[in-house]
Amino acid sequence: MDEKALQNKIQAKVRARLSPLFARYRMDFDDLEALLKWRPVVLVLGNYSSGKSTFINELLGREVQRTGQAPTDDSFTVITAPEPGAGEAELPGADLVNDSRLPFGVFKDFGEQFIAHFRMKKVAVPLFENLAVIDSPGMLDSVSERDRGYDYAAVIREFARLADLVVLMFDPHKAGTIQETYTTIRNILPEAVGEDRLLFVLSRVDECDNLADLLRSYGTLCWNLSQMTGRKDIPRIFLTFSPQVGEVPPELAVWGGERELLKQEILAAAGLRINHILQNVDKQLQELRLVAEAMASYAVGGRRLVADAVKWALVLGLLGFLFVDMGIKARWGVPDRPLLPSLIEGLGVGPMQLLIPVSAFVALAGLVAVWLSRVSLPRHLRRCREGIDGLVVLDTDYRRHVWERVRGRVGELLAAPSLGGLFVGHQANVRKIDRFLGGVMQEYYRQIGK
Ligand SMILES: Nc1nc2c(ncn2[C@@H]2O[C@H](COP(=O)(O)OP(=O)(O)OP(=O)(O)O)[C@@H](O)[C@H]2O)c(=O)[nH]1
Ligand SMILES: [Mg+2]
Repeated sequence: MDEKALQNKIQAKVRARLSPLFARYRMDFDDLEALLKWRPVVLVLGNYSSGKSTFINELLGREVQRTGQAPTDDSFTVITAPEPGAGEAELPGADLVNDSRLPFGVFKDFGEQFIAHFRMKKVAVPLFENLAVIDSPGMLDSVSERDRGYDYAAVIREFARLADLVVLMFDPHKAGTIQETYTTIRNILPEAVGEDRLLFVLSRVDECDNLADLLRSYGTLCWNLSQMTGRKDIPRIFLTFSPQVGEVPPELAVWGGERELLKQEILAAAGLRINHILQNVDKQLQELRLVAEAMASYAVGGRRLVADAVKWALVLGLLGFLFVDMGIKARWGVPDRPLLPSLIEGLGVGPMQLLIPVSAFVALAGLVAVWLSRVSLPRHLRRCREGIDGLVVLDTDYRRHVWERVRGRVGELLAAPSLGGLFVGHQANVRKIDRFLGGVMQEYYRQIGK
């Protein structure tokens, strides 16, 4: 089965089986939905003038993006091929964020300033029929330059979440020293992109005068990367240059082939798509499962209180039913013939004789109901909220991490719970999720041969 067909199949299955569960726990389904509905995406980030647009033009085999030595482009441009049969076109941001067939609905919230700096170019290049590459505004250094009028970091985070591959491009002149780059790598990318979806590139290496010069730049970049990621091991860094622009000194010629390798990696991003989707479904399901687990443990406690209350209402109600009229007679002399003695003596029972017993039953059972709704359930809820971490077993680091992400959501669900919520089959939902994770997902993983 080809990737596209498999993606459609996963989309249909996830929608049918999981979206009601996401809705029940008020969990966000948009992220997953965005991933499922469109073609593979490669996001190209990097310092200004590091050669992003030049590289993208090379992939396209056409001069689609403007290039230049100063910060040239302050827009996010999605470049992809038109739908079969349609012509080339350029679409403004407003069209993109409002088109429900595209995964850009979430970007509407970033406001007019962002939307004015967002566009799509549909270019008839066959390689881009199942691929979209996003060219981004170069990252800048000085604060005034960085005043973009929208939350740049949050925008990058959203694009990175969507992307199947993120290419991070540096150049020897500013090998990782740019403030925005620093912040992005440190604060945004680790959370939004798994390491397997991040590619590091040192571009424009032809501008290094010799090997020593290149090593200096490479070393600087490695040093900066380890500062930013907090890791000591150095990731693979592609060393490349544009053969059309630069001419490499002979001693650097060995890196001539890296450009091709990088291109292949990018064109292969379509193959990462299904994996990315499955990873995402998996991650979101683990979150959903923990929310359902927490709600199940809240509901079990609540249901126990309700069952106890029903028991108490029956016992007290019955005692009231049988004895209250006798008590009243002992004190005040009426009614003439209480219910229980009449029954024992086998005398007939008239409707008036039932008046006090039934009222006593209703009153006592009602008192228990008031106690349940005013005292015991609210106390249970308060205890659950205060000891929210006790609702789930946090025996592994993995579960603790997942819990960190969903704890707030459970808090919100417990902020305004309904009595009916106690009787929703949370435990059944957990099992449903497990079945999906263990059955459907494993089958998909088998199909993609992972
Ligand atoms: N010598 C050399 N010059 C390059 C190379 N790649 C790009 N350039 C030049 O560097 C300048 C910047 O390239 P762009 O592709 O515009 O860089 P960018 O990263 O898109 O820049 P912004 O859009 O401003 O963020 C242009 O003048 C390119 O011609 C390269 O590998 N070698
Ligand atoms: Mg550019």
